[in-house]
Amino acid sequence: MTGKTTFTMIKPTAVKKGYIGPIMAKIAEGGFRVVAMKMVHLTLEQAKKFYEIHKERPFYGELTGFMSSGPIVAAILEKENAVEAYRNYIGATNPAEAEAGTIRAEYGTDLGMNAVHGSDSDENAIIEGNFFFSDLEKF
Ligand code: 3AN
Repeated sequence: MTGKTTFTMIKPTAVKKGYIGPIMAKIAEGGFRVVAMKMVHLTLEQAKKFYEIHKERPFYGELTGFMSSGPIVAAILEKENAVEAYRNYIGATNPAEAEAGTIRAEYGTDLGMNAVHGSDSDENAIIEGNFFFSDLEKF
């Protein structure tokens, strides 16, 4: 069975460029309902904990340094088959390869600064959402 929720973050560069509004509008246009949302500046330690699953990958240091370089917007989104639907909607990891009209194609600049994060499984969507939000903050 596929889940109804996914987790996203608007990454530091996209926040700095003033893309919170346009990206949230695009998320709404795609039929995703916002269940929870907040703006947070992660410490390096928190970013390392969040991305622990990638700790063996060569870009772990770069990724966690970048994700703690400025505020991000974290959100839980709801839609039928949310994880897959949102990954299709944001486009490929590398914005240069992302289909025209997707969030990463429109607002991303490169592989690291690809505008948004999207969970890759139902299980990770729950872990990631719970990293940022308590039950009292989910609506
Ligand atoms: P996705 O976010 O599409 O699931 P992954 O799992 O390959 O992509 O990568 C996890 C995160 O690490 C991505 N959000 C991406 O921005 C970042 N990343 C992936 N490859 C690189 C790289 N070569 N250099 C820097 N950051 C990277």
